Amino acid sequence: MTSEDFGGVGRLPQERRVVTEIPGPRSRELQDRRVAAVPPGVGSVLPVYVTDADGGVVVDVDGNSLIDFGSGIAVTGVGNANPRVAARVKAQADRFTHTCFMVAPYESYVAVCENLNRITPGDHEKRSFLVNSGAEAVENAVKIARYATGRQAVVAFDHGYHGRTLLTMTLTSKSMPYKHGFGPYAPEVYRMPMAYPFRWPTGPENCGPEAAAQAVDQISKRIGATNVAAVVVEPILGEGGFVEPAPGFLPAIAEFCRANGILFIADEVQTGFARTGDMFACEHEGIVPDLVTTAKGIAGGLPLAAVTGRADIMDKVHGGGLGGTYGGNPLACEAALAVLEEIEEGKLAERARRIGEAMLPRLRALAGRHPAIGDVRGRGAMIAIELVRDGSSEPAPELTAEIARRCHARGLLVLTAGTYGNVLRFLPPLVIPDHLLAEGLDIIEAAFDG
Ligand code: PLZ
Repeated sequence: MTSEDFGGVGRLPQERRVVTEIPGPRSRELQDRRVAAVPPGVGSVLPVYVTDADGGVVVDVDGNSLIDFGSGIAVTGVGNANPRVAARVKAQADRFTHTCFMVAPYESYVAVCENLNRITPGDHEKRSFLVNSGAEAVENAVKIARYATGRQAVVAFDHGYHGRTLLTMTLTSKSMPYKHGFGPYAPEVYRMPMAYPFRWPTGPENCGPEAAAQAVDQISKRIGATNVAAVVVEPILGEGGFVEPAPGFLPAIAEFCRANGILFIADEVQTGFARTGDMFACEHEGIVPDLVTTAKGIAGGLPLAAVTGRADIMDKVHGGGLGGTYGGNPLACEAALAVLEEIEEGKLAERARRIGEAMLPRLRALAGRHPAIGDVRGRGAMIAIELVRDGSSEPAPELTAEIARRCHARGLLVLTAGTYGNVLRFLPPLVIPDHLLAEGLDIIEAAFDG
């Protein structure tokens, strides 16, 4: 399948065009205004100010057209301002923009939940409810798990990221910038080793079973399995650097959970909606989570997130115990319904696999020429390289920042990630045209070679 199959992409020329320095003069003017109006705590990867975006490009106020390898952090998988999404949102905006589902409900919310119940892993009976952000989804999943089990402890993993609210910041592993200075943190959160193949002391082949055994042992001995409400895990680490847990790790943890009445919460906020080549990343090892959190790719950029879970768990919470003013806003629900049609009709999971097949061999070849690339990994359109001091496993965050800068200067929007800030991650829109994907890879190669 090629990008030519995607209707709608091409409103903007699908080309890279660098006509000024990046950021250009108009972006720099806006950046000056921003510095006076917005606190520095809110960062931007690349302060070019956007006027338009479509398919595989983002256009800025200076007329530069950048190749998009970020999708707004894995959000615009179906493309920016996807025509079907835009049309449904516009039509909804002309009818009503808000009633609050907790005040007077509407069909689109129910339809989104029906779809989520259908497409998330497992054919058991499920329920879903809608919130505004990934963090809010994770926070609610933990609330529900505690309610349903009557237990308090929650287990998260090294290198994990789950959000910036008090509870999800606590679940998040990395101090700077997410937690530093923001304590005290929420109680009853425990962190376990993650099966990080590239960094496992006894080697990647031992990583899955050993990491699982350590987690099981620590949960049993330090917390006590019967005190644990839930384990929260990303099936591929997102902000942690696109680490695929070593094979066998997730199934072993899921099995331990099942045997001990612990709920398995899959945080699919970054991995969901065809990004990894499956609708959800859990499917890769056949994991059927008790609860799934989703956001980002669900609604093409409109703020929407969800908790989907086993009906017997979800139905336990008392009436009025779950909700929020904007959760499942009608504009966002219309967008989500359009996104799901685009993903399913456009076979975007298959397209994500093709993207991975195009990227991985070229990045592996590049790694063969550059000992600074210690690891090439990821699935589908969620691909990363981890940079190290030549030949060692010592992280190289400065080089990572430098390579990102070179890519940006040449008109390729890439993101960094990782506990050590030494991962370059690539999240192209699933609808990116093939020639832009190839050109983006040329730029990455040139950034290393040149
Ligand atoms: N769970 C797995 O990836 C958001 C964060 C960007 P929200 N990741 C991008 C930043 O620096 O704030 C994320 C995620 C996973 C939860 C979240 C939180 O989702 O929609 O940002 O709240």
